[in-house]
Amino acid sequence: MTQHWIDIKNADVVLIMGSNAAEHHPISFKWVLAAKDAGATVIHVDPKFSRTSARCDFHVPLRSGTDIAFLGGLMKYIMDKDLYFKDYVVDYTNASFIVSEGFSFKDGLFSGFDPVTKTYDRKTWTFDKDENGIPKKDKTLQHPRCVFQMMKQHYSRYGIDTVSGITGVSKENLLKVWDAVASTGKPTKVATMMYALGWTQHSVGVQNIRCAGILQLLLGNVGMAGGGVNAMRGEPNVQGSTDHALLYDALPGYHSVPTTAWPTLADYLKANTPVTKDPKSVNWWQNRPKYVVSLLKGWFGDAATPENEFGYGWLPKIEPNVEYASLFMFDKMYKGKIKGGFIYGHNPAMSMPNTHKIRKALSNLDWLVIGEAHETETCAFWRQPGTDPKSVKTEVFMLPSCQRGEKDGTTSNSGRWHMWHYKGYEPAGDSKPMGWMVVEIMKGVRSLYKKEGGAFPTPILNADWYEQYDADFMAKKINGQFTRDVTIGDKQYKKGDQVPAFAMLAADGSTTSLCWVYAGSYGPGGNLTKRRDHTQTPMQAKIGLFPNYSWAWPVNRRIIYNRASVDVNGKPFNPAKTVIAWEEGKWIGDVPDGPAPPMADPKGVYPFIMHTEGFGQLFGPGRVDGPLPEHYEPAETPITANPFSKQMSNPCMKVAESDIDALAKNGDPRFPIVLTTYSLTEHWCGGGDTRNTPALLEAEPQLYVEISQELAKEKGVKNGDVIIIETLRGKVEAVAMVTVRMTPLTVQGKTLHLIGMPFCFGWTTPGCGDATNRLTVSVADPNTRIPEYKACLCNVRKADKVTELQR
Ligand SMILES: Nc1nc2c(c(=O)[nH]1)N[C@H]1C(S)=C(S)[C@@H](COP(=O)(O)OP(=O)(O)OC[C@H]3O[C@@H](n4cnc5c(=O)[nH]c(N)nc54)[C@H](O)[C@@H]3O)O[C@H]1N2
Ligand SMILES: Nc1nc2c(c(=O)[nH]1)N[C@H]1C(S)=C(S)[C@@H](COP(=O)(O)OP(=O)(O)OC[C@H]3O[C@@H](n4cnc5c(=O)[nH]c(N)nc54)[C@H](O)[C@@H]3O)O[C@H]1N2
Ligand SMILES: [Mo]
Repeated sequence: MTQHWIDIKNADVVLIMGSNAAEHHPISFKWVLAAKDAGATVIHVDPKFSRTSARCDFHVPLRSGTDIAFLGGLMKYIMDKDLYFKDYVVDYTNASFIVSEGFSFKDGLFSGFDPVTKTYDRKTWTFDKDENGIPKKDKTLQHPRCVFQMMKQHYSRYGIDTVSGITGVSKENLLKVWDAVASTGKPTKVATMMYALGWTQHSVGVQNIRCAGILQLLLGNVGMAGGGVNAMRGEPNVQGSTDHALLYDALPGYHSVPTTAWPTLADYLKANTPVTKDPKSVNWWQNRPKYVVSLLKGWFGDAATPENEFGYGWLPKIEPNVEYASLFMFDKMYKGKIKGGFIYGHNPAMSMPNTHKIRKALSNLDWLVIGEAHETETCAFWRQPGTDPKSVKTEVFMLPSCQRGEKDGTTSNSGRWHMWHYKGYEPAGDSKPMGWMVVEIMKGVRSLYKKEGGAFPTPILNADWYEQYDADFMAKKINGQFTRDVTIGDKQYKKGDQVPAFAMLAADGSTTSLCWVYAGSYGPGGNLTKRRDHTQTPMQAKIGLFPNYSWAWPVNRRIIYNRASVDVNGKPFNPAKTVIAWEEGKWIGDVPDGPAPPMADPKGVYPFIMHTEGFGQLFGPGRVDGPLPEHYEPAETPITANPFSKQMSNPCMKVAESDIDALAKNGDPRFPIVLTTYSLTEHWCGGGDTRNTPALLEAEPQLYVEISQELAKEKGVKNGDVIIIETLRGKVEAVAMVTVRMTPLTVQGKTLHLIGMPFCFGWTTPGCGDATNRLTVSVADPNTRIPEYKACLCNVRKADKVTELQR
C-alpha cells in the first residue's frame, strides 16, 4: 500500500476492485466503513456479489479479466471531459514529456515486439532528451507526441459502447462508477483504490494495477491522505516476505537477482543504478550500491572485502531469459529436471495451477523436505487417491513446524507497518520455528563442507552464520550495524552499533543491513517494532497517522510519495487532511519523502523520488508488456474478436507448456462458461490449516460452486445438486450453490455465464472434495509470473455419480 489501513477513512470515494476486502482484509473494512460513515461513496466492481458488495453504495458486476477496458474507458472519460487535476498532472507527472519518434502502437502491439521470443525490445519506449539527457517537456500538454496526447490517442478506442460490450457492464453502471471516481480530480477530493487478487491473478495483472496508478496520478490522488494505490497483501506476512525477497527475481530490499550477464559487482551495480543529470531529481536508486554492499557485508561478514567485491562472486547467478518462477520450477520438476528441494509453509498440491501436473511433478523428485504444521496434500502426495505409494520413488521428510503463536518475530502488514509479536505459548510436541530449522540445517551443512569439502564450499563456509536462532538478534541484523568506528557529520558510531537509518548505509563495507528498507526499525533507540504508543500531534491526529505505533518502512513514513500532497510551494492541496506541510523552513506532519525543500525552492526537488526523472509515470516504460495498459483477453476467452485490436491475448504472457498444459481455443464451444476462483472467510488459502480446525470446517464443510439461477435453469441443476465442472485440464465435483450473487452478463450482444469456486478443499480432509486448481491454467503475467487463477473456460453438468464429496 502507498497508504496504511487507517488512512482509508480519509477517502471521499473508495473503489474496491479486484478484491473481497470485507471477507479477506476485515481490518481494511473497518476503515472503509468509517469513510462511509463520514459520507464517502463506496463502490465494489467485481464479478461476484459478496459481503464486500453488501456494505457498498453500489456493486457493479463485470466479466472477469476486463478491468483494463473498464479503467481505460475511465481514463478516456477523464481526459475528454477535462476532469483531471491539472496542476498536479503538469507539475508532478510525466504527462508533458515528449515521447521518442520511434515509439508506436499498432494492431495491439507496441513498437519493438519480437514474435519469436514473445518479448519487447524496449529501446523505443523513451523520451526526447536535451543535451544533458533530461527529457524534453511541453507543459501546455499540446505537443502531439507528449505523453498526455499519446494517452488521449491510445484510449480514444475505449468509448463507452465498446467498453460496455466487452466488460458486460451496462452503460448506466459504467457512468455511475466513472462519475464517482472522476469527481475526485480536485485538490480537496480524494479516492482510494483497493485491490488484491482480482487484479493480480491475470495474464495482464501488472497492467491492471498500472491503470490504478495512472488514474490516481490523473486525479492527483497519490501522496494525499485517503488516496493512493493500495495492494491488500495476502498470507500473514506476504509484505514482509516480498521485502525480504521470497521471490526468485529479487534480493532483499528490491534489488535484481544477479544474472550471468553481470559477472562482477561493478557490472551488476552499473546495470542497476540509474543516473540523471537533473539536479532537481533525487533519483533515490542512485544509492543502490550502498544497500547492496551492506547486504553482502551482512551475509558474509568479515570475509566480504572490497578486494573480493564483498563476496558478490559467491552469489548464485541465474541465466537471463530462463524462467525460474514457481510455475516454471514445477514445470521443470514435471519434466524430471529437479532432484529435490525444500517446501516450507506452502501447499502447492492445492494452491498452484493445474494441480494434476503439480502432483505428478512431486513424484518425480528423489527427495523432498517439508516444513509443515499439518499433513497436507503436498506432504501426502505419495498416497493420494489413485496412487500406489510403492510406485513413488520420492523420499519425503516432514519437519514439524510450530505456529505463529508459538514463536517471537515480526510481521509486516499491508500498510508496511513492521510489528513485533510475542510467543504466546511453547511449541507443541517436537515442533520448531522455521528460523531454528534453517539455522540448524545450515550448521550441519557447513560442518560437512568443512570436513569433506565440496564443489564450491566458499560461499557456504564464508557465510557469517549463526550459532543459534534468535528472532531479536535477526531483527538487529536486518536493521544493520556498523562494522567499524565511523564519524558521519558530527556523529560518531562505534563498531557493532545499530545503524540509525538507511541514510548511514555505505558502499565501503563500513555497514551491514540485511534489508535496507528496514534500516531504522531497530536503531540505537531499540526495537521500534514493539512500540504501541498512540500519541500524535493534532495535525497528525486529523488523518490518524499514529507515527509512534510500531514502525513503518521506509524511515517510518506512513504515506509514501507524500511530497505530491502539497503544491510546489509546500502548501497542502487539501488543508483539511494535511499529510505534510512546509512551514517556516521545515516539514511538519508525516516523514516527508526526503528532507529537501518543496519543488519551487531553488534547492527543491521533484516529488516522485524513486523514479529516475522524479515524476509520476503515466507513460511507464519499465513494464515488459507495454508502457500503457492495453486490454487483452485472458489466455482462455469465451469471445473470438477483441474489439480493441487484432491481438487477442497479452502477447508477452508466460505459458508453461507441458503435455498436460492444454489451453482451450478462443470461444471454444465445449467450454462456454468463465470460471473464477477465490478464498473463503472461513478457510485459509489451500486450507491446510483451516480444514484441520474443526469449527472452521464445520462452518464451510465442502467444495461448492456459485452459479446463477439462469445457468442452473439452463443446465437443469437445483441448489444442492452435485455437479461436475470441467476444463481442458481436468474435472472437479462440487455442490451447486444456485445464487443471485452471480449474474449472467451480456457480452458482445450474447449472454455469458460466470461461475465461481473456492480453492481450499482437498482430499486429506475426507469427503470435502478436492483441488479446484485441477481446472486452472499454467499461464502467468509476464512481469510477475503470478498465475491467471481468475479466468479460465469451463463447462458444467449434473454428476451422475458422486465420488469425492460426502453426501
Ligand atoms: N479469511 C481469509 N482471508 C484471507 C485469505 C484467506 O484465504 N481467507 N487469503 C489471504 C491471501 S493469501 C490473499 S492473497 C488475500 C486475497 O484477497 P482477495 O483478493 O480479496 O481474495 P479473492 O478471494 O481471491 O478475491 C478476489 C475478488 O476478485 C474478484 N475477481 C475475480 N476476477 C476478477 C476480475 O477480473 N476483476 C475484478 N475486478 N474482480 C475479480 C473475485 O470475485 C473476488 O471477489 O486474502 C488474504 N486474506
Ligand atoms: N485457484 C486459486 N488458487 C490460488 C489462489 C486463488 O485465488 N485461486 N490464490 C493464490 C494465493 S494469493 C496464495 S498466497 C496461495 C496460497 O497457497 P499456499 O502458499 O499453498 O498457502 P496455504 O494454503 O496457506 O498453505 C500454507 C501452509 O503452511 C502451513 N503453516 C501454517 N503456519 C505455519 C508455520 O508457522 N510454519 C510452517 N512451516 N507451516 C505453517 C499450513 O498448515 C498450510 O498448509 O494460493 C494461490 N492459489
Ligand atoms: Mo496470497
